[in-house]
Amino acid sequence: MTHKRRHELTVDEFVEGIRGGNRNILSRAITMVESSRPDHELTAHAILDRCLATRRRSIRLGITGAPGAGKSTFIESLGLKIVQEGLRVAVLAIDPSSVRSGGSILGDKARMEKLSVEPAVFIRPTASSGYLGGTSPRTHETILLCEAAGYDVIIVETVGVGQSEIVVNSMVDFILLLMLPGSGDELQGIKRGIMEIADAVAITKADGDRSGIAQVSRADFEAGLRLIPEKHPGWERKVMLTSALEGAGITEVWHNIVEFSETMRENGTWDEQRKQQLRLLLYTIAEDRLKREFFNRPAVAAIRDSVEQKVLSGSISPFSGALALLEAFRAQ
Ligand SMILES: Nc1nc2c(ncn2[C@@H]2O[C@H](COP(=O)(O)OP(=O)(O)OP(=O)(O)O)[C@@H](O)[C@H]2O)c(=O)[nH]1
Ligand SMILES: [Mg+2]
Repeated sequence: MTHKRRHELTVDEFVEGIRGGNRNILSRAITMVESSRPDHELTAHAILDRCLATRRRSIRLGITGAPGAGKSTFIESLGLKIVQEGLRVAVLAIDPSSVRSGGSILGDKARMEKLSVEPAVFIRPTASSGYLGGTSPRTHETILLCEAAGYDVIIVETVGVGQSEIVVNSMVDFILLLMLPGSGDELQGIKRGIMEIADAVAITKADGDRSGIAQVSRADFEAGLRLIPEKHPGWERKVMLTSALEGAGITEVWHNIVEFSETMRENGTWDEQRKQQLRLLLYTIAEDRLKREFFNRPAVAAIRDSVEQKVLSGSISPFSGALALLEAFRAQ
Protein backbone atom coordinates (compact mmCIF):
# COMPACT_ATOMS: atom_id res chain seq x y z
CA MET A 1 0.00 0.00 0.00
CA THR A 2 2.03 2.90 -1.17
CA HIS A 3 -0.57 4.98 -2.95
CA LYS A 4 -2.03 8.01 -1.22
CA ARG A 5 -5.68 8.49 -0.50
CA ARG A 6 -6.86 11.76 0.97
CA HIS A 7 -4.34 12.60 3.69
CA GLU A 8 -3.27 9.05 4.27
CA LEU A 9 0.43 8.50 4.78
CA THR A 10 2.52 6.00 2.86
CA VAL A 11 4.14 3.13 4.74
CA ASP A 12 7.51 4.89 4.32
CA GLU A 13 6.12 8.06 5.85
CA PHE A 14 4.66 6.10 8.73
CA VAL A 15 7.90 4.26 9.43
CA GLU A 16 10.03 7.39 9.21
CA GLY A 17 7.65 9.30 11.43
CA ILE A 18 7.54 6.58 14.06
CA ARG A 19 11.32 6.17 14.11
CA GLY A 20 11.71 9.92 14.26
CA GLY A 21 9.59 10.07 17.40
CA ASN A 22 6.65 11.89 15.80
CA ARG A 23 3.83 11.24 18.28
CA ASN A 24 1.12 12.26 15.87
CA ILE A 25 2.27 9.72 13.30
CA LEU A 26 2.67 7.06 16.00
CA SER A 27 -0.91 7.74 17.01
CA ARG A 28 -2.13 7.40 13.45
CA ALA A 29 -0.22 4.13 13.06
CA ILE A 30 -1.93 2.77 16.18
CA THR A 31 -5.26 3.75 14.66
CA MET A 32 -4.32 1.64 11.63
CA VAL A 33 -3.47 -1.27 13.90
CA GLU A 34 -6.81 -0.95 15.68
CA SER A 35 -8.83 -0.58 12.52
CA SER A 36 -10.74 -3.52 11.09
CA ARG A 37 -10.68 -2.14 7.54
CA PRO A 38 -8.77 -4.61 5.34
CA ASP A 39 -6.70 -1.86 3.65
CA HIS A 40 -5.74 -0.46 7.06
CA GLU A 41 -4.81 -3.93 8.20
CA LEU A 42 -2.44 -4.30 5.24
CA THR A 43 -0.85 -0.94 5.97
CA ALA A 44 -0.54 -1.81 9.65
CA HIS A 45 1.24 -5.05 8.93
CA ALA A 46 3.61 -3.43 6.46
CA ILE A 47 4.47 -0.81 9.10
CA LEU A 48 4.91 -3.43 11.82
CA ASP A 49 7.20 -5.63 9.75
CA ARG A 50 9.47 -2.69 9.06
CA CYS A 51 9.37 -1.51 12.67
CA LEU A 52 10.44 -4.83 14.16
CA ALA A 53 14.03 -4.08 13.14
CA THR A 54 14.24 -0.84 15.08
CA ARG A 55 12.71 -1.83 18.38
CA ARG A 56 14.60 -1.06 21.50
CA ARG A 57 15.25 -2.99 24.68
CA SER A 58 12.14 -2.07 26.58
CA ILE A 59 10.45 -2.88 29.84
CA ARG A 60 6.76 -3.73 29.39
CA LEU A 61 4.85 -3.12 32.55
CA GLY A 62 1.28 -4.20 33.30
CA ILE A 63 -0.55 -2.32 36.02
CA THR A 64 -3.78 -3.84 37.22
CA GLY A 65 -6.18 -3.34 40.11
CA ALA A 66 -9.85 -2.92 40.97
CA PRO A 67 -11.78 0.11 39.67
CA GLY A 68 -10.75 3.12 41.71
CA ALA A 69 -7.68 1.41 43.17
CA GLY A 70 -5.64 4.41 42.10
CA LYS A 71 -4.08 3.03 38.92
CA SER A 72 -4.09 6.20 36.82
CA THR A 73 -2.82 8.38 39.66
CA PHE A 74 -0.12 5.83 40.42
CA ILE A 75 0.92 5.61 36.76
CA GLU A 76 1.28 9.37 36.68
CA SER A 77 3.67 9.34 39.67
CA LEU A 78 5.60 6.34 38.43
CA GLY A 79 5.76 7.76 34.91
CA LEU A 80 7.20 11.04 36.18
CA LYS A 81 9.78 9.11 38.18
CA ILE A 82 10.80 7.12 35.11
CA VAL A 83 11.07 10.29 33.03
CA GLN A 84 13.37 11.76 35.70
CA GLU A 85 15.62 8.77 35.11
CA GLY A 86 16.03 9.97 31.54
CA LEU A 87 13.77 7.31 30.02
CA ARG A 88 10.82 7.66 27.66
CA VAL A 89 7.43 6.29 28.70
CA ALA A 90 4.37 5.17 26.76
CA VAL A 91 1.09 4.56 28.62
CA LEU A 92 -1.61 2.40 27.04
CA ALA A 93 -4.91 2.16 28.85
CA ILE A 94 -6.86 -0.89 27.75
CA ASP A 95 -9.44 -0.53 30.44
CA PRO A 96 -12.60 -2.40 29.43
CA SER A 97 -14.65 -0.44 31.94
CA SER A 98 -13.98 2.77 30.06
CA VAL A 99 -16.35 1.53 27.42
CA ARG A 100 -18.98 0.70 29.99
CA SER A 101 -18.76 3.95 31.89
CA GLY A 102 -18.38 5.86 28.66
CA GLY A 103 -16.39 8.73 30.06
CA SER A 104 -13.47 7.55 32.08
CA ILE A 105 -11.14 7.42 29.08
CA LEU A 106 -11.03 11.18 28.89
CA GLY A 107 -11.07 11.31 32.65
CA ASP A 108 -7.94 9.21 32.65
CA LYS A 109 -6.05 11.58 30.47
CA ALA A 110 -7.11 14.47 32.66
CA ARG A 111 -5.96 12.51 35.70
CA MET A 112 -2.54 12.13 34.14
CA GLU A 113 -2.31 15.82 33.47
CA LYS A 114 1.27 16.33 34.59
CA LEU A 115 2.47 13.23 32.80
CA SER A 116 0.69 13.98 29.55
CA VAL A 117 2.55 17.27 29.03
CA GLU A 118 5.98 15.64 29.32
CA PRO A 119 7.75 15.53 25.96
CA ALA A 120 9.18 12.08 26.74
CA VAL A 121 5.72 10.63 27.34
CA PHE A 122 3.09 9.19 25.03
CA ILE A 123 -0.36 8.41 26.43
CA ARG A 124 -2.83 6.41 24.40
CA PRO A 125 -6.24 5.66 25.87
CA THR A 126 -7.69 2.73 23.97
CA ALA A 127 -11.38 2.11 23.68
CA SER A 128 -11.63 -1.62 23.95
CA SER A 129 -14.88 -2.68 22.40
CA GLY A 130 -14.72 -6.38 21.64
CA TYR A 131 -11.72 -6.47 23.90
CA LEU A 132 -11.47 -10.17 24.49
CA GLY A 133 -12.10 -10.82 20.85
CA GLY A 134 -9.48 -8.99 18.90
CA THR A 135 -7.85 -6.28 20.91
CA SER A 136 -5.28 -8.40 22.63
CA PRO A 137 -3.07 -9.05 19.61
CA ARG A 138 -3.61 -5.43 18.64
CA THR A 139 -2.43 -4.16 21.98
CA HIS A 140 0.68 -6.23 21.51
CA GLU A 141 1.17 -4.63 18.11
CA THR A 142 0.70 -1.22 19.67
CA ILE A 143 3.45 -2.07 22.15
CA LEU A 144 5.75 -2.95 19.24
CA LEU A 145 5.03 0.38 17.56
CA CYS A 146 5.81 2.25 20.78
CA GLU A 147 9.11 0.40 21.03
CA ALA A 148 10.00 1.33 17.47
CA ALA A 149 9.22 4.92 18.42
CA GLY A 150 11.91 4.70 21.09
CA TYR A 151 9.88 4.32 24.28
CA ASP A 152 11.89 2.55 26.95
CA VAL A 153 9.06 1.69 29.28
CA ILE A 154 5.59 0.72 28.06
CA ILE A 155 2.93 0.81 30.76
CA VAL A 156 -0.34 -1.01 30.12
CA GLU A 157 -3.15 -0.07 32.50
CA THR A 158 -5.97 -2.55 32.86
CA VAL A 159 -8.80 -3.02 35.32
CA GLY A 160 -8.50 -6.26 37.22
CA VAL A 161 -12.04 -7.46 36.85
CA GLY A 162 -11.65 -10.84 35.31
CA GLN A 163 -9.96 -11.87 32.13
CA SER A 164 -8.32 -8.63 31.15
CA GLU A 165 -5.36 -9.11 33.44
CA ILE A 166 -4.83 -12.61 32.09
CA VAL A 167 -4.68 -11.15 28.62
CA VAL A 168 -2.29 -8.46 29.78
CA ASN A 169 -0.14 -11.16 31.35
CA SER A 170 0.47 -12.48 27.86
CA MET A 171 2.09 -9.28 26.65
CA VAL A 172 4.07 -7.67 29.47
CA ASP A 173 7.25 -8.52 31.36
CA PHE A 174 6.17 -7.45 34.84
CA ILE A 175 2.75 -7.21 36.46
CA LEU A 176 2.14 -4.89 39.35
CA LEU A 177 -1.06 -5.47 41.27
CA LEU A 178 -2.47 -2.38 42.98
CA MET A 179 -4.60 -2.96 46.08
CA LEU A 180 -6.45 -0.58 48.32
CA PRO A 181 -5.67 -0.81 52.01
CA GLY A 182 -8.30 -3.02 53.57
CA SER A 183 -9.00 -5.56 56.20
CA GLY A 184 -8.20 -9.25 56.00
CA ASP A 185 -11.86 -9.90 55.24
CA GLU A 186 -11.66 -7.91 52.06
CA LEU A 187 -8.51 -9.76 51.16
CA GLN A 188 -10.49 -12.97 50.98
CA GLY A 189 -12.42 -11.52 48.07
CA ILE A 190 -9.40 -11.14 45.79
CA LYS A 191 -9.35 -13.59 43.01
CA ARG A 192 -6.50 -15.98 43.46
CA GLY A 193 -5.82 -15.82 39.75
CA ILE A 194 -4.92 -12.16 39.99
CA MET A 195 -2.53 -12.79 42.86
CA GLU A 196 -0.91 -15.59 40.90
CA ILE A 197 0.12 -13.43 37.98
CA ALA A 198 1.47 -10.54 40.07
CA ASP A 199 5.23 -9.95 40.21
CA ALA A 200 4.75 -7.41 42.98
CA VAL A 201 1.93 -5.82 44.94
CA ALA A 202 1.61 -2.14 45.78
CA ILE A 203 -0.85 -1.06 48.44
CA THR A 204 -2.15 2.28 47.19
CA LYS A 205 -3.33 5.39 49.04
CA ALA A 206 -1.25 4.49 52.09
CA ASP A 207 -1.58 8.00 53.48
CA GLY A 208 -3.55 9.92 56.10
CA ASP A 209 -6.04 7.79 58.03
CA ARG A 210 -5.22 4.74 55.96
CA SER A 211 -1.56 4.46 56.98
CA GLY A 212 -2.26 2.07 59.85
CA ILE A 213 -4.55 -0.23 57.96
CA ALA A 214 -2.16 -0.21 55.03
CA GLN A 215 0.51 -1.74 57.27
CA VAL A 216 -1.90 -4.48 58.28
CA SER A 217 -2.79 -5.11 54.64
CA ARG A 218 0.84 -5.47 53.75
CA ALA A 219 1.32 -8.22 56.32
CA ASP A 220 -1.86 -9.94 55.10
CA PHE A 221 -0.68 -9.86 51.51
CA GLU A 222 2.75 -11.12 52.35
CA ALA A 223 1.12 -14.04 54.14
CA GLY A 224 -1.26 -14.58 51.22
CA LEU A 225 1.55 -14.60 48.66
CA ARG A 226 3.44 -17.22 50.64
CA LEU A 227 0.52 -19.59 50.04
CA ILE A 228 0.64 -19.14 46.28
CA PRO A 229 3.29 -20.95 44.23
CA GLU A 230 6.00 -18.62 42.97
CA LYS A 231 5.50 -17.23 39.50
CA HIS A 232 9.17 -17.06 38.58
CA PRO A 233 11.62 -19.17 40.52
CA GLY A 234 14.20 -16.90 42.10
CA TRP A 235 11.94 -13.89 42.30
CA GLU A 236 10.42 -12.97 45.64
CA ARG A 237 7.24 -10.94 45.25
CA LYS A 238 7.33 -7.84 47.37
CA VAL A 239 4.40 -5.97 48.89
CA MET A 240 5.10 -2.23 48.96
CA LEU A 241 3.26 0.67 50.58
CA THR A 242 2.65 3.59 48.24
CA SER A 243 0.93 6.92 48.12
CA ALA A 244 0.75 8.57 44.74
CA LEU A 245 -0.48 11.75 46.37
CA GLU A 246 2.51 12.02 48.70
CA GLY A 247 4.93 10.39 46.29
CA ALA A 248 5.75 7.68 48.81
CA GLY A 249 6.96 4.26 47.74
CA ILE A 250 7.16 5.15 44.06
CA THR A 251 10.95 4.96 43.93
CA GLU A 252 10.86 1.64 45.77
CA VAL A 253 8.47 0.23 43.18
CA TRP A 254 10.66 1.46 40.31
CA HIS A 255 13.76 -0.09 41.88
CA ASN A 256 11.87 -3.35 42.28
CA ILE A 257 10.98 -3.31 38.58
CA VAL A 258 14.57 -2.57 37.57
CA GLU A 259 15.85 -5.32 39.85
CA PHE A 260 13.37 -7.73 38.30
CA SER A 261 14.47 -6.86 34.77
CA GLU A 262 18.15 -7.28 35.65
CA THR A 263 17.63 -10.58 37.47
CA MET A 264 15.37 -12.06 34.84
CA ARG A 265 17.51 -10.91 31.92
CA GLU A 266 20.50 -12.52 33.55
CA ASN A 267 18.88 -15.87 34.22
CA GLY A 268 17.20 -16.08 30.83
CA THR A 269 13.61 -15.91 32.09
CA TRP A 270 13.02 -12.57 30.38
CA ASP A 271 13.75 -13.81 26.87
CA GLU A 272 12.01 -17.10 27.51
CA GLN A 273 8.83 -15.33 28.66
CA ARG A 274 8.85 -13.07 25.61
CA LYS A 275 9.26 -16.07 23.33
CA GLN A 276 6.35 -17.81 25.00
CA GLN A 277 4.26 -14.69 24.50
CA LEU A 278 5.14 -14.56 20.80
CA ARG A 279 4.28 -18.23 20.43
CA LEU A 280 0.92 -17.66 22.12
CA LEU A 281 0.25 -14.65 19.95
CA LEU A 282 1.09 -16.51 16.77
CA TYR A 283 -1.47 -19.20 17.49
CA THR A 284 -4.07 -16.80 18.91
CA ILE A 285 -4.00 -14.79 15.71
CA ALA A 286 -4.07 -17.91 13.54
CA GLU A 287 -7.04 -19.29 15.49
CA ASP A 288 -8.89 -15.97 15.34
CA ARG A 289 -8.40 -15.82 11.59
CA LEU A 290 -9.47 -19.38 11.07
CA LYS A 291 -12.59 -18.88 13.16
CA ARG A 292 -13.49 -15.77 11.24
CA GLU A 293 -12.97 -17.51 7.94
CA PHE A 294 -15.03 -20.47 9.11
CA PHE A 295 -18.09 -18.46 10.10
CA ASN A 296 -17.81 -16.13 7.12
CA ARG A 297 -17.77 -18.95 4.61
CA PRO A 298 -21.08 -18.75 2.72
CA ALA A 299 -21.70 -22.51 2.87
CA VAL A 300 -21.35 -22.41 6.66
CA ALA A 301 -23.42 -19.27 7.05
CA ALA A 302 -26.14 -20.80 4.86
CA ILE A 303 -26.78 -23.83 7.08
CA ARG A 304 -25.79 -22.38 10.42
CA ASP A 305 -29.27 -21.44 11.62
CA SER A 306 -30.90 -24.68 10.61
CA VAL A 307 -28.12 -26.76 12.19
CA GLU A 308 -28.46 -24.75 15.37
CA GLN A 309 -32.22 -25.27 15.42
CA LYS A 310 -31.81 -29.01 14.98
CA VAL A 311 -29.35 -29.12 17.88
CA LEU A 312 -31.63 -27.03 20.10
CA SER A 313 -34.67 -29.15 19.31
CA GLY A 314 -32.74 -32.29 20.08
CA SER A 315 -33.03 -33.87 16.65
CA ILE A 316 -29.24 -33.99 16.24
CA SER A 317 -26.43 -33.86 18.78
CA PRO A 318 -24.11 -30.83 19.07
CA PHE A 319 -21.34 -33.13 17.90
CA SER A 320 -23.13 -34.06 14.65
CA GLY A 321 -24.11 -30.43 14.20
CA ALA A 322 -20.51 -29.28 14.49
CA LEU A 323 -19.36 -31.93 12.04
CA ALA A 324 -22.04 -30.82 9.57
CA LEU A 325 -20.70 -27.25 9.76
CA LEU A 326 -17.16 -28.48 9.25
CA GLU A 327 -18.19 -30.51 6.27
CA ALA A 328 -19.82 -27.48 4.70
CA PHE A 329 -16.64 -25.49 5.37
CA ARG A 330 -14.42 -28.11 3.75
CA ALA A 331 -16.68 -28.66 0.79
CA GLN A 332 -16.49 -25.09 -0.42
N1 LIG B 1 -5.49 9.67 49.37
C1 LIG B 1 -5.14 9.24 48.18
N2 LIG B 1 -6.03 9.20 47.18
C2 LIG B 1 -5.65 8.74 45.98
C3 LIG B 1 -4.33 8.29 45.73
N3 LIG B 1 -4.24 7.87 44.45
C4 LIG B 1 -5.46 8.06 43.91
N4 LIG B 1 -6.32 8.59 44.81
C5 LIG B 1 -7.72 8.95 44.56
O1 LIG B 1 -8.45 7.79 44.24
C6 LIG B 1 -9.41 8.05 43.21
C7 LIG B 1 -9.26 7.06 42.08
O2 LIG B 1 -7.98 7.22 41.50
P1 LIG B 1 -7.64 6.76 40.03
O3 LIG B 1 -6.19 6.95 39.85
O4 LIG B 1 -8.53 7.39 39.06
O5 LIG B 1 -8.00 5.22 40.12
P2 LIG B 1 -8.08 4.15 38.93
O6 LIG B 1 -7.73 2.84 39.53
O7 LIG B 1 -7.28 4.57 37.75
O8 LIG B 1 -9.60 4.19 38.56
P3 LIG B 1 -10.34 3.55 37.27
O9 LIG B 1 -9.47 3.80 36.08
O10 LIG B 1 -11.63 4.30 37.20
O11 LIG B 1 -10.52 2.10 37.57
C8 LIG B 1 -9.19 9.49 42.80
O12 LIG B 1 -10.17 10.28 43.44
C9 LIG B 1 -7.82 9.83 43.30
O13 LIG B 1 -7.67 11.17 43.66
C10 LIG B 1 -3.39 8.33 46.83
O14 LIG B 1 -2.22 7.97 46.73
N5 LIG B 1 -3.86 8.80 48.01
MG1 LIG C 1 -7.76 4.70 35.66
